Amino acid sequence: MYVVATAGHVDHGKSTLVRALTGMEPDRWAEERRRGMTIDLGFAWMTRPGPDGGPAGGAGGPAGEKIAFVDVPGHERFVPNMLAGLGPVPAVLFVVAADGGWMPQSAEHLAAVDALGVRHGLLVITRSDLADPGPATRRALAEIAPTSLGRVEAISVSAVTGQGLDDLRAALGRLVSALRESQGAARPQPPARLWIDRSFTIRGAGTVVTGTLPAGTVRNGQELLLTPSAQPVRVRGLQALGEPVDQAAGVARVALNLRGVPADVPARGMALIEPGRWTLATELDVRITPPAADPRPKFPPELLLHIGAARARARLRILGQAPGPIYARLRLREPLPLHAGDRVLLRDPGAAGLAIYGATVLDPAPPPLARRGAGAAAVRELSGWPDVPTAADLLGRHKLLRAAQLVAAGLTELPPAVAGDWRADPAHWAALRAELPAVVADFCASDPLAPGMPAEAARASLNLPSRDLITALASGNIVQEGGYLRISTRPAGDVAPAIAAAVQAVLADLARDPFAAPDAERLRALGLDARALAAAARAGLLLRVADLVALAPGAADQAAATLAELDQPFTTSQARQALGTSRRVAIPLLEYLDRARITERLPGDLRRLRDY
Ligand SMILES: Nc1nc2c(ncn2[C@@H]2O[C@H](COP(=O)(O)OP(=O)(O)O)[C@@H](O)[C@H]2O)c(=O)[nH]1
Ligand SMILES: [Mg+2]
Repeated sequence: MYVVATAGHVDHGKSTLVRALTGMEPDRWAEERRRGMTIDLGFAWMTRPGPDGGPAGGAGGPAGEKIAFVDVPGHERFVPNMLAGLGPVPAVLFVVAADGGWMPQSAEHLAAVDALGVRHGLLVITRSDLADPGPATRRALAEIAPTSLGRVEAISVSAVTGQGLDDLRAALGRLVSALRESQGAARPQPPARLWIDRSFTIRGAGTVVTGTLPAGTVRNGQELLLTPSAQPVRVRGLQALGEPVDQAAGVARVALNLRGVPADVPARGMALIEPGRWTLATELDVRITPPAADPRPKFPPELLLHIGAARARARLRILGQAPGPIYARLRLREPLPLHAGDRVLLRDPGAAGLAIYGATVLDPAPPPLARRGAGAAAVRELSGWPDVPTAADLLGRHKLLRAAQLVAAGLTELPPAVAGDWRADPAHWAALRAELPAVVADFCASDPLAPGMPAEAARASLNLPSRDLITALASGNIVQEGGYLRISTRPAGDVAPAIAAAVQAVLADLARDPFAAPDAERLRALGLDARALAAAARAGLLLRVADLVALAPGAADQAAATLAELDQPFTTSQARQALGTSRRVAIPLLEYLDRARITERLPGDLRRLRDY
C-alpha cells in the first residue's frame, strides 16, 4: 500500500480529484457535503494503475496494490487538520487550480510539506477546462523546486471533462514506484508508531481507531501502548482499506479494533507504539532550519510542535545558532513518542503570516542544562551531529547509557556493552579507567587498615550510575574482592619501561638507605616527574608520601618498626633522627603515617604509634 496526501488551497479541486481517481467520497461529514468544503481529513483509495494508466499492475509493482489518499482541508482555519493528515504521509498530490493560480494556502501547504521533508510528489493543475494551465504550472513548479519535493512531474487535469486523468494515473504509477524504492530502503525496519487520526465505536466491536502507519508492522493480537499515558492495549482486529488483515506494514492506512481502552479515550494525535521502542519525550533538543527568507526568526516562547497526526504545545528555549541552524530545547506539555532523527514541524499559531519551521529531533532525552553556559556547550556538541544521530553521538553527550535508552531513542546499531547492558562513550570510559586507580589509591592511603575501597564509595566518587560499572573498570592493578577495591602490588612491567627502569634505580638507592628519598636533582637525572612517580605508586612499585617524595613500598611498616623503638610520644625531630633522614622526607612521611593511622598526632608537635 502507498499513502498519498493532497495539499493545496481551498476550492482548488483536491476532493474532486480524489473522487475522480477513486470513485469514493472523501468528504465524510454531512456538513462538508452541504458546504462543499473539506473540514476534516478524508480517506479514499484506488488500485495501483499500470504504466499506461490501465487498471492494475505494471510499473514494477504487483497488480492490485492500493494507493490510499488522505484528503486534507485547504482552508486556513483547518491547518491543524491539514497537518494531521500530511504529517505521517511520505508523498503528496500538490493541487493548484488553473483558474485560481498560486494562493496563500498553496504557499502554506508547501511550507508544511517542505518542513516535514516530504520528498515525493506530483503537481496537479486542476480545473484546466476553466483556464490555461500554463501560468499556474510555471509558477507552482518554480515555488516547489527549492523545497524538499524538488523537481516534480506536472499534470493538468479536468475532473469535469476527464482530460488528463489517464496521464495522472500513469504519473501516480511512477510516483509509487519511486516510493516503493524509498520505503524498501529503510533497513532495519523501525518499530511501529501508528498516529491515530480517528476514533469511534462500532456496535459489537467496541473501540476502533484509524491512522497512518508510516513504518513498521502492526499485527493482530499484538500489545501496543497508547500514548501519552502508555496504557497497554491489545489489537483484536485489524483492517487495511476496509479488508481484514493479519498484519499491516507501513506505509499503510489501517483501522484497529482495540481491547483494553474505552471508546472515548483514544483521540487524534495519540499514537499506538511498540513497547520499549520509543522515548516518551517531554524534553527534546532540536535543530531548526530557518527559512532562507528569514534566517533569524523571532520565535514566541510557546510554539506548536507537529509530528504525525500529533500536535503538542512546546515551550522553546533557544540554545544558540551555529551559524545557520538554530538549536533549541523544547519542553512539551504531554509526552510524545520520539526517536532521535525524527522530523518535526514547529508552528507559531499567533504569527500574522507563514510561520512554519522544519526541525530535526537530535536528542529525545537531553541532559539537564544546569550550569551557566550549558546552552552554548550544548550547541557546540549538537552542531557536529548528523540529522540522524548515531549511538556514538548520543554516547558522546551522555557518556553512559543503557541499551534500552538507546533503543528507545531509535538506535539499533549499538557498540558492545562495557558492563551489563551499559554502553559508554569510549573516551569517557578510558578516562574513568585511568581515574579509578588514583581514587582507590587516595582512599587506601587515607584508610590503610581498611580492606580496600568499598565499590560503592568508588561508584559515588566517580559519579557513576551503577556499581556494575566499577566492577567492569576494576582491571589492571586494581583488584576487587568482596566488594572492596584495592591496588595490587604487581611486578614492574605495569608501567612504561622507561619508568620501570628508573624506579629500579630508586629502589636500589633506597635499599642502601631506606628513608633517603631521592631528591629533586636525582629524580630529574632519572627522568622521573610527579606523574611518573604517581604511575609507579599506582602500580604498587613505590610508596609516594608527597608529590616528589617516594620511598620503597614497605617503608611505612619499616618506619613504624623504627618509631616503635622510641619513647612514646616522640617529636618530629626525634623521629627524623631515628629514621636517619631529613625534614624534607620526615615531615611528609609522618603525615602519611598519620593519615594511614599508624601514628597519632598529639598537641605540641608530638606523635605516638597507635596500638602501642
Ligand atoms: N470546472 C471544473 N470544476 C472543478 C474541477 N475540479 C473541481 N471543480 C470544482 O471546484 C470546486 C471545489 O472543488 P473541491 O474538490 O471541493 O476543492 P477542494 O477544496 O480543493 O477540495 C467544486 O465546486 C468542484 O466541483 C475541474 O476540474 N473543473
Ligand atoms: Mg476538499
